Amino acid sequence: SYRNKIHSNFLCDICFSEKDYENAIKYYTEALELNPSNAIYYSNRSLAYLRTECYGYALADATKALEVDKNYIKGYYRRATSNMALGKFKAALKDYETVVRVRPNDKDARMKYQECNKIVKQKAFERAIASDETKKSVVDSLDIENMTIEDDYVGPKLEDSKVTLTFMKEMMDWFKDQKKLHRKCAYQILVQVKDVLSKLPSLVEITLKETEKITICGDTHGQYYDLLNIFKLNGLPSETNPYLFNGDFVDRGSFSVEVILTLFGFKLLYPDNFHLLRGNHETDNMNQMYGFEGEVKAKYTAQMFQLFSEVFQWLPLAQCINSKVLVMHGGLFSEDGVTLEDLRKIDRNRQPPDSGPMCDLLWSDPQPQNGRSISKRGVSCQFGPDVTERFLEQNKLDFIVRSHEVKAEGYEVTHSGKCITVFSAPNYCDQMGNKGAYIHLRGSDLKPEFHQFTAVPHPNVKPMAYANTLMQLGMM
Ligand SMILES: *[C@@H]1O[C@H](CO)[C@@H](O)[C@H](O)[C@H]1NC(C)=O
Ligand SMILES: *[C@@H]1O[C@H](CO)[C@@H](O)[C@H](O)[C@H]1NC(C)=O
Ligand SMILES: [Mn+2]
Repeated sequence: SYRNKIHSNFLCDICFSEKDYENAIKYYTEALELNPSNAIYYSNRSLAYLRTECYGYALADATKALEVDKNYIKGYYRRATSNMALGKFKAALKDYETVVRVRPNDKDARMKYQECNKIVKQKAFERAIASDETKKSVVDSLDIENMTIEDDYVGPKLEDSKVTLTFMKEMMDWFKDQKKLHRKCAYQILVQVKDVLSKLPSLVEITLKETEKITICGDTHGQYYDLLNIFKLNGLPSETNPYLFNGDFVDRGSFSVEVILTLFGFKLLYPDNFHLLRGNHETDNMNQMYGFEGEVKAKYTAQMFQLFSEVFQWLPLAQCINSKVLVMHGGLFSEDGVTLEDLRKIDRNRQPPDSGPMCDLLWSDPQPQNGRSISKRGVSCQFGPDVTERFLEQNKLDFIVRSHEVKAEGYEVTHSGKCITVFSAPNYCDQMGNKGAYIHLRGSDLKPEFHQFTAVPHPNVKPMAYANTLMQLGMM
């Protein structure tokens, strides 16, 4: 029975599908209705929420577990993990301190405490130097022309410092064989793409002619081999085969460097026909926890990560197609009345704030019931069908396309067809068992046409291989 399954291996790392977590949450919710003063139920449901990225709910449950029993040490662990996932390192440190105080001989707890303490100190240091002088760009300290490519490097090189289709094909093959692009070429791409992105508005507006179509993809999350599969199924990007990738290119999957350099390369090759929007994972806090920063440091350097961070800050936040379809990573807003003009005016070259339209675009989720609720993630909000309806009406739009949530079928149509989710990382984190999907939109009718696909094999490097040790799945 399912109960037995929870007892015997809920904490094991072996493949849990999305359904199992959902069932676990349902089971503990029922158990809590019968016995609302059981700290273990709250704590165990908190873990299921952590695994499904509902960090807001996970935090609430861990807090509840401690309200029920303030001596329940696992509750402090869970609350610390939730806060870490939310980037609230100081709050996490306090709970790790408690655990270490109560269990001075617990080596695992000590390690977590030290790791968290390191991050808190590092953040304090970064804040101190940031206020000293206005931050200089990494670009100014690079001497790319002067970087030499060693004779034994036989991989792809830009041609006259330009990305070409030949270069892109060679680079994709090179990456497929798990080889590293020369750092000079990586820097060339980054510096050039920063320049291209910084000239775009925060809200990109495009028009498809009657005969044209665009492909919209959702989260790719470092799943490079699945990205190649999209190109195989749907054709390589080109002037006549435009794409829009809707954020969350990096983190989680351990081939994030390959994904992002491929996407940036195509942006340089087809600046007007290949579109990228920022996701909540194109941010420093997420990259520090979920693998991208670690991966760039492992494959290149900390300095290159700094440059990635600068480039991410210039990614546009939303895209409007034929004045009728609005695409963004997360969703709509914590307050009514936001207009497209407000989006155009967002000063986006920054880490996202904790609230407001920029935060909502990257973080919010739809919900089935009317109105708004507290976010299950602990950031931004959830918005109902009435919110979507009012927003579309005020801005004379037909529907929104967003990503940000794994869906079993790769996509989901909600809010009477006015809010569409698309997610393009099949078998997310090697464990969700979901399909991926992409959408075709044609200029003639703007009717979404869904295409599903399943995961392809990838080399034996697990997701989150470069993530902060505190976030690696086995340790939650
Ligand atoms: C809660 O999870 C723990 C593992 O952390 C497990 O051993 C225990 O059986 C679970 N309790 C319940 C009541 O499901
Ligand atoms: C290349 O680097 C060397 C050593 O740092 C420096 O002396 C030289 O001026 C640089 N050349 C160019 C073209 O910038
Ligand atoms: Mn996301």
